[in-house]
Amino acid sequence: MPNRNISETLDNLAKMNGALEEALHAIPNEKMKIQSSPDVWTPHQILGHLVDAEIAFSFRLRKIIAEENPFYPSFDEERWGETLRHEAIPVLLFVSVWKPLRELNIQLLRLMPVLAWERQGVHETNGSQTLMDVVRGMLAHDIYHLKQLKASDTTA
Ligand code: NI
Repeated sequence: MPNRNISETLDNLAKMNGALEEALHAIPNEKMKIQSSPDVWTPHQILGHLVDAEIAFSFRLRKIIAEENPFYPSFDEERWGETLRHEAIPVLLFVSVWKPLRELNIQLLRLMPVLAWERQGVHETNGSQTLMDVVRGMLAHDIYHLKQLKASDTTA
């Protein structure tokens, strides 16, 4: 894995902090608890889910970096979304947790030597993945939900 790919991936991951904030600012308050379509969570719920996901990613990164071929569980995002009362927790609190946690993860990843990116773990449902796979997965996950947030902005 060339160095350039690593720093590029980390730069893209870091940009999500601003991109997410921008997307959120574009959503009027009254749309925060409205679904843009029946199969998409409300922006408020998406924020809660992003924090849930960052917690899971944070755990997986650390397992892979610190342990030999660790196993880690998946989580049922639908059930988490239904039972963790996201709608009762202020959006600003979610953002204030997500941002520094993401920053901490990026800082940690930047400190890793190139070889660490080949380290592997075993995801309960997805199977073997390298550290790079997990980080790319974080980025893809950000982009996916960012699109949903942007759609909320324009939905009448
Ligand atoms: Ni998701």
